[in-house]
Amino acid sequence: MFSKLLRAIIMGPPGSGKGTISGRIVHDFGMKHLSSGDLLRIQIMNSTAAGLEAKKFIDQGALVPDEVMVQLILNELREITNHSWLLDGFPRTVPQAEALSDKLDIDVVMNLDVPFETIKQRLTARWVHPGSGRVYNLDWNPPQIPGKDDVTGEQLIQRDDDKPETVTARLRNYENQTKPLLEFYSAAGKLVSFHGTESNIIYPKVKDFLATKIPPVTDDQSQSV
Ligand code: G5P
Ligand code: MG
Repeated sequence: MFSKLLRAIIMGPPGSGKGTISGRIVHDFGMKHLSSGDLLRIQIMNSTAAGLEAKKFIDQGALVPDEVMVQLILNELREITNHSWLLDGFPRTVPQAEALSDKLDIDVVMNLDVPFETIKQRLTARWVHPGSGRVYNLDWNPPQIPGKDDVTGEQLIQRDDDKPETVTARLRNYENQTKPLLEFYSAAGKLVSFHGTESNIIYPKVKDFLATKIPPVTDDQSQSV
């Protein structure tokens, strides 16, 4: 029934729960998760030339130029040869989607359709573990020990681009530059949208959908993912 590896995209506005839902997908289906934002933040942490350049855009809530992103992501995808994968945060513009489809066939695009009002409240309470991309929220899923990652015990940080004025710019850019992608993937017959305000209600629907495309991992396998 499941004959091939799955190539999936998860998209949605900033703060819609892409990272949160991706973490659950990785756990349940063993897919490789590739988050463009996490990749950029690792480059920034390591003070690479690309990271320093990208930081100027990220801190203003602007998008990093298409050619930088396309190169970064295609390089990473080239390394994942025998795993199903889940792209989070890429593509984010129509030219990025076109560059991706020139190289690879995408099987499915899952869109998290979460209202902007719900999102704004979430981001100011977000803390992340920069090494893994694990994401917490002080109101909703706080870490077991305040300020520390549950798995490694390392320090959590707040993202510079979660300041209220930057969040507003990110949402505006989503509306202008990323939302047109919904039409792009809908026209290609790839788009599935999940509407809601709570990840705990959205995720079971995502899980049921993915289970028609890829086998879930067993408990034994999930420990080694
Ligand atoms: P990112 O890193 O891709 P965004 O803006 O797309 O950033 P973000 O902010 O990472 O998306 P998310 O992953 O959709 O959000 O959401 P999340 O982190 O899982 O959840 C948000 C918060 O809500 C968390 O605290 C979580 O715990 C909480 N939460 C989740 N579900 C619930 C719930 O049901 N209830 C409650 N109360 N809370 C919940 O990109 C960052 C920047 O990098 C650049 C851009 O500058 C971008 O702004 N960039 C690119 N530029 C150009 N092209 C690309 N392809 C780029 N990719 C990244
Ligand atoms: Mg994210």
